[in-house]
Amino acid sequence: KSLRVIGVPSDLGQGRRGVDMGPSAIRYAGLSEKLEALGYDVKDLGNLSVAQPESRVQGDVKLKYLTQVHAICDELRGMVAQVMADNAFPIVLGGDHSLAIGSVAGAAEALGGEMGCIWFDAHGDMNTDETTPSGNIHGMPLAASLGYGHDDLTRIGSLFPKLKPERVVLVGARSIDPLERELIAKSGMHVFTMADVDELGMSTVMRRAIEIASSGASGVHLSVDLDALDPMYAPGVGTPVHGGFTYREGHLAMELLASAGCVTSVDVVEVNPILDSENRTGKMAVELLSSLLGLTVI
Ligand code: DIR
Ligand code: MN
Ligand code: MN
Ligand code: MN
Repeated sequence: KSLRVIGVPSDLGQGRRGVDMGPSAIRYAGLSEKLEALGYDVKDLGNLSVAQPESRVQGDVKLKYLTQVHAICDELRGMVAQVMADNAFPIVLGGDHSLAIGSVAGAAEALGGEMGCIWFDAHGDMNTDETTPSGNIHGMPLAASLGYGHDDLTRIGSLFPKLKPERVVLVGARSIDPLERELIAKSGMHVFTMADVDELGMSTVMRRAIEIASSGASGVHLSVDLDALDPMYAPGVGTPVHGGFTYREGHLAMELLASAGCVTSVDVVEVNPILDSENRTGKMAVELLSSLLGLTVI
């Protein structure tokens, strides 16, 4: 099986510098070597070219850097769709989570039929320009993929919407904005909060999430925001929230996805090496990808 790595060195969708260096940090942690050791053919397609925020105007305070984010997502959509059309598995390295608008669009386009989506995040990523408290587009990619928000985010590519709520599952949520909560409820998407993970256990949560996302689906896109993990294991993220996945919960989730065999594309986002210590978060990203792609103990 062929893996293709695409870096998106963008921090335009969130408020803190440094997440643009995420792709380098994940590569530096040994991504290609570790995946090759699992027997894959790995090709790194390099980075998309992304402007520095200092050289661009922020624009609308409710949709910061919309023009740039739109262009990045549209380019990424084309690359992800091409990789999947070539029967390879795309691994998208972020960069902030706004890029998922592009990867979800590309994957859904390539698969045809209905794609499921599992979203690991402390946050909902279900804001729109009307509900956002920050104006940061990284708080909007799941909403945009479900068809909510500004046309430049929801109408990238030909499909609209990219995802149907019946097959969308958010796992790890523990920080949802008040107006965002209303849209989550209205949308009909599925949510497993950290309280659900505590009560049911990660194994039950993931078995249900996999069932919801994959039944009747043409494939499943997995979007991993490293802030889903507890900051103890992933300190290098822009918006850390206490009470996330433990190290083993994160790995168990990936191992269960690996044995289900349903994931057809993945993003690993929000790694910020400036806020990290000794690239722990970059290393965690590589370890999680290794588990997702079949690394087992025996
Ligand atoms: C917040 C933060 N809900 C916002 N979102 C984050 O700005 O919309 N998502 N950090 O990952
Ligand atoms: Mn998040
Ligand atoms: Mn457009
Ligand atoms: Mn996110």
